[in-house]
Amino acid sequence: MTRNTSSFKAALLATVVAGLPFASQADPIEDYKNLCADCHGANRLGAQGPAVIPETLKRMRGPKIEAVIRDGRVATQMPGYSNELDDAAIAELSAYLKTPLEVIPPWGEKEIMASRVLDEDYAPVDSPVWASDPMNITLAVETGDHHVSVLDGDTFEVLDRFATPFAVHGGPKFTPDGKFVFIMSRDGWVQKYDIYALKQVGRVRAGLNSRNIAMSGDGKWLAVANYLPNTLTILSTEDLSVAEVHDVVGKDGTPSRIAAVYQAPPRESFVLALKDVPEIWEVSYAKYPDLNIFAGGLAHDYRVEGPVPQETDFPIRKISTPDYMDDFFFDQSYEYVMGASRKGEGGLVMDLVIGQKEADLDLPGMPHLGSGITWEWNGTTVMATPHLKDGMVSVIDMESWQTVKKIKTEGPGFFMRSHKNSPYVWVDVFFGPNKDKMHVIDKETLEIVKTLQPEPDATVAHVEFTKDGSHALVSIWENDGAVIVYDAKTLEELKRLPMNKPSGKYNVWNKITFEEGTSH
Ligand code: DHE
Repeated sequence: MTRNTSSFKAALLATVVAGLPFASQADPIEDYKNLCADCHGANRLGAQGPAVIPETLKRMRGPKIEAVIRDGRVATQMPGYSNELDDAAIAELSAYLKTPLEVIPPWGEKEIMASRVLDEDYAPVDSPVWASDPMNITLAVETGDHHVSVLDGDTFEVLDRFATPFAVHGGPKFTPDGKFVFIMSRDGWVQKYDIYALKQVGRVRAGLNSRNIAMSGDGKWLAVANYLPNTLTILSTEDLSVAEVHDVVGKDGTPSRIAAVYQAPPRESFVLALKDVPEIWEVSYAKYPDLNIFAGGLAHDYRVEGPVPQETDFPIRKISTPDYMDDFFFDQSYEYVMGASRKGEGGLVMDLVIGQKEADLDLPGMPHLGSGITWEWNGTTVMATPHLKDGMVSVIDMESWQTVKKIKTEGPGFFMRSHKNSPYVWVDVFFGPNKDKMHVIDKETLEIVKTLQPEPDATVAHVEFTKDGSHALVSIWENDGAVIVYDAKTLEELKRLPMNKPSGKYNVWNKITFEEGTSH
């Protein structure tokens, strides 16, 4: 039943005055309009509050959506509506928020540019306004209240703590000089922050629901992988303006979401994992793209869209794959891409040069390839990745593509990290009852040498090293959490920096030099 707004408000007032829950027949659309639309947008795509659509809500951890509607969110502007809505109305409103949008509004260059905000009080600086080592700056994303702490990697002093868009996901990306960083939220906002000046430069909404971002090797372009709409947005890192918005449509015309985008610096390209078609895409950002590859003519798999490449064009090569490849791991040459099978049954290696499958991988249990790392072992390079479904870390020889060891852990893990100066690999046990543990694995023996449990019952996850690998920073992933600084050799705890649900940490040097023990 549809309520009209004025009678709804009168009823609301009466029930609030009487101190009773509002128990009329629920009409979630009307309730949304009256109670939610001002902050979350009439189209549910967000305004000053975040978007409330299944793409973001289905993975909401912690309190269920009903609880947030009823009780609100502490330390945010989200109030509770237990006085206005009874349990049935809350359940219906929650179900409504989980239904897909019937119409996805256009979100092309015009709309993206209209969303761009450049901070008027921002002024660039020539040198840092602080005295720390610019290469050892580490960012800690705090997802509890949507902030980032900027840490001096030598003293662990917090140099700044700035607000980010709601629900940051994936690793922030630094410019090659380490001066600027770009941060993306699941609602598609991209934030540019000047680390030298400790100031936000601006923000732009590059998509309506996005996955991650990648920066070109020359630092000029930022690729934004979108779920909604099915597009790839390429921004200029200079001023967050739109360089191109490309519709993502497979060879057979099927539109697709982008599962992830990564940069392949030696190839001067972005590589995309597509969610809905068995293809990977390579998008060139080279000033003079290899016309043999990107302008067609070499092999049947190569195809170009749009005009002959100019300096600002981003020609696309679409490569068919035997299976869907949701997530990737590149070898050091960036010729080979390892992908995991969607069904969690195995994996495969694609050769990007010839656009063909190179090998199958023994990788059951949904490995989290984006979290993989490499190191030298027994005269070869190995890659290790935790599994999202099994308590296991797989170690794979990157020459023979054979699994050399499956290391049993106390549960499925999410993040794995090391540093070339460290003898150890750290892996968390993110899911399940042992989420408060962190394994430390010897890189030579491939055995677990220590299991840390810094805070019983609290989720312990994600490690980042300092520039020289001497310290490891671990998150206590809770609202009253902390980043713990460990001596990476003795594995002793040295310090706790209180933080609000810290997730990823990102060291400038490790990221811009593509350190082998970290994600890129
Ligand atoms: Fe992530 C990185 C995909 C859920 C926190 N996550 C990534 C990347 C991918 C990915 C492809 C690499 C992108 C990059 O850094 O540029 N993540 C996925 C999923 O498919 C999955 C399982 C489901 C989803 O809905 O997206 C998923 N991720 C989560 C979470 O629930 C986490 C734990 C909490 C959150 O913030 O949403 C989470 N993901 C992270 C973090 C990174 C990340 C902190 C960056 C790690 C790094 O060190 O680079």
